[in-house]
Formats: sequence, C-alpha cells, structure tokens
Amino acid sequence: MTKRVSILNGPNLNLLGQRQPEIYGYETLDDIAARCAALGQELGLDTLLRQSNYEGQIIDWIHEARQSSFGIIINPGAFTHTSVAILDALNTFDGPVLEVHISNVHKREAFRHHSYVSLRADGVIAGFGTQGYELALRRMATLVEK
Ligand code: CA2
Repeated sequence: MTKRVSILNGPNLNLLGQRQPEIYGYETLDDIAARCAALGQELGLDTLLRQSNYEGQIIDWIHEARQSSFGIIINPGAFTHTSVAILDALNTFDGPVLEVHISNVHKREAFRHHSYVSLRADGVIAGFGTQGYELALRRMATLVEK
C-alpha cells in the first residue's frame, strides 16, 4: 500500500517565490508540491502538501494525519518559534516527524534559533533551500523501509 506523507506549511509560506528570494529562493509552494509528488511517486510515497496561515488549521491537519499519514514533514514557519500548541499536536502523532526550514535559521536572528517543534522532530533540515523538502522525503522513504 502507498504510504501517505503530509507536508504541512505555516504562515506566509504561500508567498514563496514572490518576495524575499534572497532568503527563500524563487520556487513557489506549487513548484515544491509538484517536485515532492514526482519524487514521492519514485519512492512509493503519496504526498499531500498543504499550507495555512492559521495555527488551528495546522493543528487540525496534524490530528487528521494521525489516521491518514505514515509521517509528517512540517515547516511551521514562524510558529516554529512560538507554538506550544503545534508541539502538543505533534506529540499526539505516532509516526515520524521531520522539520524543514528553507533558510538556515541558525544564521539568522537569535529568536529563530529556538524551535518548539524540534522537541518532537525526529530530524531537522535547515538551510538547504526548497530542496530540503525533497531531502526530508527521501529520509521518510528510508524510515518506511526500517
Ligand atoms: O526558513 C524557513 O523555512 C522558516 O520556517 C520560514 C519562516 C520563518 O519565520 C522561520 O524562522 C524560518 C517564514 C516564512 C515566510 O515565508 C515567506 C516567503 C516568501 C516571502 C516572504 C515570506
């Protein structure tokens, strides 16, 4: 059976490719979704990429993933640094959780150096640009085989 991976994205990431390309690159979220879908097909994974600017929506998608998904890849955007509620939701999910940041958060402002989500994440990728999502997906495929 093809296993689903939920790829969740937080606030402002709908603007990818439109603003601040020096930090976040030129790819849009639709480009990332298409690349992940193609790679997922190669790896035998079904990907579902979603984005919301609302914390509660992301929490609802994490709850939904409890029944529907093998694993979660999450770029929580700025909620990374603020949201105990997203951490609590991820703690109710039994499968692998991989955290992705497009930019290298450790090279940026001090407030970006702490992540609540990292307390739950099985792996973290930061600073690999939008390629980070594909790297996380490859890791997910390895975890399926284990
Ligand atoms: O590097 C990342 O992926 C971040 O999660 C992106 C968040 C930021 O708050 C985190 O510290 C690191 C911000 C996402 C904003 O996305 C934009 C995309 C295009 C234009 C403007 C903002």
